[in-house]
Amino acid sequence: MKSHDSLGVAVIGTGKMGADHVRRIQEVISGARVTAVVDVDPERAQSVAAGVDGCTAYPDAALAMASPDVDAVLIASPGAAHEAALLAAFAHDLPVLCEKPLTPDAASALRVVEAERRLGHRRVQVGFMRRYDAEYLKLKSLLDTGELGRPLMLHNRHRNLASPPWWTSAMHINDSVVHEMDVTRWLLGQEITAVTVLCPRPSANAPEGLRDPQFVVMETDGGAIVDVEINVNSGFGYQVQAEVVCERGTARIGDGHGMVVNSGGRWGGAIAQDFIERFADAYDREVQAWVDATRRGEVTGPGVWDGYAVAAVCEAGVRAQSEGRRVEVELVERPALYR
Ligand code: NAD
Ligand code: ISE
Repeated sequence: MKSHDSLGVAVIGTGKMGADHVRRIQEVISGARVTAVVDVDPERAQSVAAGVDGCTAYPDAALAMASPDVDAVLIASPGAAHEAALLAAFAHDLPVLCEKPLTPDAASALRVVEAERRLGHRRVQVGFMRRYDAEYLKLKSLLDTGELGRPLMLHNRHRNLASPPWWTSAMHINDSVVHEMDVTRWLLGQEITAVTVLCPRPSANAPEGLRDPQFVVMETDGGAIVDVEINVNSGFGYQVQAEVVCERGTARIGDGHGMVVNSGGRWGGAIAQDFIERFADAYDREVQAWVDATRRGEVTGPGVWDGYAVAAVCEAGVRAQSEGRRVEVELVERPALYR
């Protein structure tokens, strides 16, 4: 580390996720502090920097990375800006936590894989935070014991309260189902080989012209079938649920039975309203794991190969959606650095 004992982090993008990560690093995480924030909206960056001692606001990521106070970079700008920020971080050989998606398409994700390969060592953890969620971790441990036998099917439900005005039908795949694609590869330890997208009639909750909900079916090289209901205008809250069906049993997470209240002749509980609430612990664990690994000089968790593999599945998914047919996933050979 260039400066103090704790890791000096530059947070790139200070919108919903970036501002939450700044708060997290300052208030929850040990071993790190925010020394720089970057946003193309200078007022936003300055207002976030104003709340953090010793933090400077920059209009440009490369400028922040050149600062002696910056030891590591957390990228939370929109996906289209990730490639430039990642390449700038490689130029300074800085460790990175990059929010999902790695980049918006497979070709740009592959350029990042190639750039990291040229650097000669892994530098990036990708923000697939479900791998750090307590329930997903339990499910993964159970599957890894082999107690339930081989996984045959994985059913997923992914529901958002309401889509923002700029949301498109392709974003169901690229922005939301991207998480189930990563979860599938990680939980099952298998690659996704083909994607089909079915659309029922649109919900009356969805804006005119949006194909919502959608039903995504994925096939894996281990012979499993994975389905995802993605519904971004549920109208009632944010829910992420998964059930694995194995040869000798099933296991389900995400029912959200934190507390059940009996009152007035009814029973029930609360439903989270967004991902910040539902995955708060997972984001905390993800960022702490990144800080700890970085301070040890290591890179752990999902990396750029995972980001690329998922981008390739997304690309097949968007084609499957627009062409109304099953589309096979095309992956290049995995470089030795990622085996
Ligand atoms: P947002 O629109 O709220 O914030 C993005 C911020 O980045 C804005 O302040 C914008 O001005 C800034 N920005 C745009 N281009 C920039 C650039 N070139 N350099 C620096 N700043 C730039 O978006 P968000 O919801 O915070 O999403 C940010 C990232 O986090 C995206 O990659 C998104 O997919 C990801 N995300 C992840 C999760 C998750 O659950 N892991 C949830 C939501 C969003
Ligand atoms: C958002 O960008 C996320 O990454 C959330 O985890 C996901 O649930 C949501 O659908 C996306 O829009």
